[in-house]
Amino acid sequence: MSPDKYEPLTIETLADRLGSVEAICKIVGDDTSKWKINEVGDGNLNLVYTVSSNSGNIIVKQALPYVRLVGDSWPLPLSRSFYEHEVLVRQAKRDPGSVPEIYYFNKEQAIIAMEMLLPHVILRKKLIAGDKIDGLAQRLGEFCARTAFRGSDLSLQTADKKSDTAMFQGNLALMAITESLVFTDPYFQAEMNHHTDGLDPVVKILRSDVKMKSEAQRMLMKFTANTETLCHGDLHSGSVMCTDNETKVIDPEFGYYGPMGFDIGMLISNYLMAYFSQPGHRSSETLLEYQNWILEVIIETCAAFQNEFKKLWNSERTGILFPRSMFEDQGDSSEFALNNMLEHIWQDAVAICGIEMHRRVLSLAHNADFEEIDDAKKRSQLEARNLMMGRDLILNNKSIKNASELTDLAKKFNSENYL
Ligand code: SR1
Ligand code: MG
Repeated sequence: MSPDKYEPLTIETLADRLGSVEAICKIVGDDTSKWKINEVGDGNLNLVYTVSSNSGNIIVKQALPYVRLVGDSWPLPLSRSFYEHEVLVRQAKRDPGSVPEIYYFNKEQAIIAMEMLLPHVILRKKLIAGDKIDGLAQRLGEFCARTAFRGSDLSLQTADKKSDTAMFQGNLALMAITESLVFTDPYFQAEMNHHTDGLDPVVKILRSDVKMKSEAQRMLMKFTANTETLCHGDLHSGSVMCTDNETKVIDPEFGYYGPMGFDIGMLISNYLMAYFSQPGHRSSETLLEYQNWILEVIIETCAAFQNEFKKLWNSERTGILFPRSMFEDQGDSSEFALNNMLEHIWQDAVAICGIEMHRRVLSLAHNADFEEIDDAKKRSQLEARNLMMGRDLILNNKSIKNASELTDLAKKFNSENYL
């Protein structure tokens, strides 16, 4: 493939540049005149092309040397493509079938060619449209548990885990985005922040809540210092693709070693934002039923996570943590330690969840769940509920015991009017 020096692909150059890559031709054929190429990227960072022919389809993802959402005034290293590839390889091993198959990777060009998920649709779009997905909760609950457990010192050999952790520290530019956009910017008037008119009274409550801000920064310390497991790092509903009954996880370029509760916390947060935004997307006939379905998904996701984590704890605990030699081999149960671990993961998840609920409304990268509500007054009212619940989760992460308490809280905040 030419050229040697990094160059962004274009619709015009893609066939020429990738037409001799065997792994790609195996899927879409070697007659590049038959390739139909489209640019479909609507994310914040990268170029994404679809390549289709009579023989098959692929996705070609290429990192740009800057943040696409902002432009070349915000440079971003191409190495994120390397880290994304490394995470995808590990996720495929730790939870087979959960991520797209990779056909080709070129580090210099920051290109990953992978399986096109067809007819899958981004989960966020489905949640806005009011679609239900069979097996969604089970699939993502298991994904979060398997990747959390199998990437941690509960499972890996400690030397492997340490060298992997060291390698992923190199993904610092992407971590820096999360450190500022997620954990810090929502809580002061950062340059790139924006929020819906009318939200100011609620924003003031959050930004003057010293206890809450301290808790958010405590979580940032965990984000940056607790290398518990390899996290996806950006598991929102735009990083999940579904059919009516199949779910896959994509886009782990923010992969890093962090708290085991990070991914599931971010996922729950995105369900809650889908929940609070629903009155902006459907009429009262279907509203309640669909909102309740989302809350059920949260409860089932957490149950699937816990069940799978317990299963792995009992069958795959091969790392340095809580060795069987200290418990089962002496005839002692390790259940107490397991329950402590699950409690600690849950508390982190609850706090992360609240923080993510704030950043998607106050910081730079908002989400379509709220953004697609044209009526700004309505949008601000729904966002206010979401912000206030986020605050509650951050402040009370240690006292909200389980997913059903959390969903009960969601119902409570959903009936309040803050503006
Ligand atoms: C500048 S990147 C903004 C956001 O987009 C990504 O999907 C991550 O969520 C990041 O925080
Ligand atoms: Mg992404």
